[in-house]
Amino acid sequence: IKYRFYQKANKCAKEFQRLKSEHADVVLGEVKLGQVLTGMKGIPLLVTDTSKLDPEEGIRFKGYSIPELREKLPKINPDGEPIPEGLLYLMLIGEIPSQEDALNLSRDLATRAHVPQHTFDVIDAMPKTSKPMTQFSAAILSMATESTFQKAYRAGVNKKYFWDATYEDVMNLIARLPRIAAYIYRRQFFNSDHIEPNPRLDWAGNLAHMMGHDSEEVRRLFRLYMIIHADHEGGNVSAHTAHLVGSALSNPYYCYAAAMTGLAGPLHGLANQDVIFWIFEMIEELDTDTPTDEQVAEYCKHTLESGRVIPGYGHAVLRKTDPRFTAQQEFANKYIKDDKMVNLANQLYRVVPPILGSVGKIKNPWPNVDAYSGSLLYHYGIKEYTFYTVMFGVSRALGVLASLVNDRIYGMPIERPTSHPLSWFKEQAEGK
Ligand code: AMX
Repeated sequence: IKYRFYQKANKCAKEFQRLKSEHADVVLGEVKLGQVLTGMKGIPLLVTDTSKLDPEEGIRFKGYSIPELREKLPKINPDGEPIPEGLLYLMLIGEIPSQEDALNLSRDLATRAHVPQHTFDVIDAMPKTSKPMTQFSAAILSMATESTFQKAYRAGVNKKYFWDATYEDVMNLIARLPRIAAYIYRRQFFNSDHIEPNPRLDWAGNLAHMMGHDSEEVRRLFRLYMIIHADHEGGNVSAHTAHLVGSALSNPYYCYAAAMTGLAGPLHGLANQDVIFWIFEMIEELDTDTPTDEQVAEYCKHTLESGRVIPGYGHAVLRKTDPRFTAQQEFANKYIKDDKMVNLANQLYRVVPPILGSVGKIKNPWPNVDAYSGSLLYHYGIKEYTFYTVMFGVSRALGVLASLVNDRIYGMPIERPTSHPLSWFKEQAEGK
């Protein structure tokens, strides 16, 4: 797989270097002050080959939409969901893998999944009151002791081979994340009654197993979850953070730990769990878990009036219902009959967009991925919602770390945009 990756990515690396040397003066567009002041939206600043986000259509991974991936990627059970290893293969190599290729990658990850003892010690040393994402980021950082890239750099390896050591770190890190996540979960919520990995299971199935939710239904959900959260092009906070930190040639463990501290923010991955937190607040406030649409609308208005966001709704790029939301809704329609949390997610989809749309300033009133995932997890018995963002973090590694290997093989330089004091922008806008 590494050799196939090299053959494909090396061609792109040559293209990257050629464009850099032959077309450096090409103008890509103009930058408006409004873009600078609203989080650099819409400025084409990053090269990311794993996936591309269209505001209307949603995410495509190497050109494939989520419905296409669910149809074409290899599955273990013909009527189930594809295994995420197939998506990792696609993002690395650019082709839909055969069943054998996907299973080979799955086995390769299983052989790399050993977590060093000191990482468990680091987790165990933290108070149980530490947030699961704090434990997750620290655990990832602690594995930097194992970094092949760091050792290669110190040994003076030529920079044209950096990608190889990065690939090794990336695959080891992806392989170990389910074990680390499950360890944090069992420590936090099951009194450290840990469950050993089963190397015969696929990457997502093994996570379900180690968390103690060992049914085919949960494995099917986890495979879907891990695929839809895997990547969202390069500009989102976690992906951009990993890329930025990586541009200083920090090792992949540093890069991904940094990415996870970004994912832990409420405007990004924490929304995965905040949606359920907010729904429970609503249930408590309204004193019913089957509120009317009018009651839900009142509660939404109350949230907005108190200067808070409605989690799971809105997006920095998307301008339509997120296809990751739709995929989960279809999954629920197929497998779940009359569940309170799922019903609430559907009800919110009916009630929230017109309210957000009427505010005026909100560019996208539609749901994002986080508006549904918590309800599905809750339905299948994963009720510990303060953990959900860790699952997001396990999944997001697939895309973000595949991109990091690309960054290295392309020979991307250190990232260093220019900043100015506010007065400079004022001068540009209004003159002296
Ligand atoms: N509820 C209330 N207000 C919202 C809102 C929401 N769901 N979405 C946007 N707004 C507000 C913004 O806070 C901003 O207010 P301000 O002008 O007073 O600062 C205004 O609307 C304009 O924002 P925008 O241009 O439409 O969005 P953005 O690019 O600034 O922010 C996002 C995007 C996702 C952070 C925002 O929609 C949000 O906070 N949503 C709720 C949290 C959430 O679901 N995050 C998860 C996103 C997906 C992910 O990364 N997992």
